[in-house]
Amino acid sequence: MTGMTPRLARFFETQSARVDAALDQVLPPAKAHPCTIHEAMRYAVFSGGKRFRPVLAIMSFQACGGKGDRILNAACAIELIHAFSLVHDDLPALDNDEYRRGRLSCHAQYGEAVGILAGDAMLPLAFGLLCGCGTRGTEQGQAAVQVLSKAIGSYGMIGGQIADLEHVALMESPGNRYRVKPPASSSKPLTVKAQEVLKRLNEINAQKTAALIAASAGIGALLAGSGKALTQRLSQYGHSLGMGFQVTDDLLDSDGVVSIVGEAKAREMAERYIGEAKQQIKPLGKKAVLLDELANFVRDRTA
Ligand code: GRG
Repeated sequence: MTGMTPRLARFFETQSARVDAALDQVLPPAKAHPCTIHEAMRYAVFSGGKRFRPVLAIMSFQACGGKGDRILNAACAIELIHAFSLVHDDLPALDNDEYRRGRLSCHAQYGEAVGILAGDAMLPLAFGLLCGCGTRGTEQGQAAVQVLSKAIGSYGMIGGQIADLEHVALMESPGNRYRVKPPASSSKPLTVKAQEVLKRLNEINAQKTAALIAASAGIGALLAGSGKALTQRLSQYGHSLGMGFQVTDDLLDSDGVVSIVGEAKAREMAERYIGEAKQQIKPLGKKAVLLDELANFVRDRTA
């Protein structure tokens, strides 16, 4: 990926290939009955995603001393959840997107019913994989299930999605009293209304985007056998990284927080989140070098 250090790019290349191979193993074969749904699941999963979240889980696992392939089922579970969220997000009832990653979205290719069911089927597959991924005799698998279910449920990703829908409906309503424009200059303070909208957007981003990224880093630490404090640090790193990721996404698309605070303040926000992320991994010293480089990449990314 452009903008990565060679070491980070190599890690992504190697680990995303590992994740792809593992996904190929855990997904039902396209020819297994009922074929349509299995084909659709594979279509959605193998469509050129960056594998950001599962690679982050592996990176966090290794930074915390984890070794071997035990993380792979968890990494697959995380990517399956991400794929499910995108398939459902593209549905007519939600974003109604015909295209994703430059080709027909899952429901546009297979029909709406198959799109819904393919997304649904990824959920139990993910949790089935996750519950067996701990070391024997520990409660890691159970803890990982708890972390992921909280991160994606109605207090997490799905909650963020509904809050987003309601926010968009409010902003587009004729009597919207929150109509705000970015300030003319970055040194101008935000109006009270703009601050309220920004607060709501930050809450939405925390649930919709950052919760799954936080869970990815947290689960990596957890499965490496880290204690509560280190797991919490990695999860907090993921949260700040995820918040930064969403702001840089908004900067690339010129929407979201950028339309409320303007580009200069949004850049400051991204810097702040990334600074907070880096702070969390300081105690890991040299073991956190890739996590540190990943934070820089998220801050500076251009695509
Ligand atoms: C519909 C259950 C349900 C949830 C929807 C995650 C989500 C919630 C919607 C997806 C749309 C969106 C803009 C999410 C924000 C997070 C984000 C920037 C996702 C894109 O992630 P990348 O860039 O995607 O990692 P790739 O294509 O690389 O996998």
